[in-house]
Amino acid sequence: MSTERTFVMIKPDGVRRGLIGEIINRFERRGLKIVALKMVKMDRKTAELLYEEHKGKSFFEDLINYVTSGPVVCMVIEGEDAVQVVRRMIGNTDPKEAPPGTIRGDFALSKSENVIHASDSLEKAKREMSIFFDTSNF
Ligand code: FUP
Repeated sequence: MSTERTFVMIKPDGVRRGLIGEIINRFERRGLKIVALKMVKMDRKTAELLYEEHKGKSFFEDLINYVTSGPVVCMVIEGEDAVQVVRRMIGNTDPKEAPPGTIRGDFALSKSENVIHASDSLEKAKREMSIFFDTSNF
């Protein structure tokens, strides 16, 4: 076990549907700590950088249009094994496969509009949080 920091982003559908408080509440109740938080409207360049690994895939254009369609809430979350714990709390990419009790399992049905993003490794967490936050302040 080790204390980790991970990157989480509430996507535009989550913000539009008024789920910011509910989602942050779940992380805090679990015992995780919000160590950085901000709302931003991503430009295309930032969105393409965040989702670089999916460039060329069939859903890439739709994904970029969706994540730039409105403000998102970005945060850095700290806690024991935070990367894996948060991934488990958000549930499978396809919400139909996400168990009830997970964020996607409770609030989403669509694989392309699935409310929330969280880093899937420590390396990705570092990369993704540095896109949105000045990590030299951490
Ligand atoms: P996740 O890490 O769970 O967010 O999932 P991925 O990195 O595999 O995918 C990132 C985003 O691309 C998803 F949140 C939604 C979108 N996506 C699709 O629209 N269709 C797919 O088949 C896979 C991903």
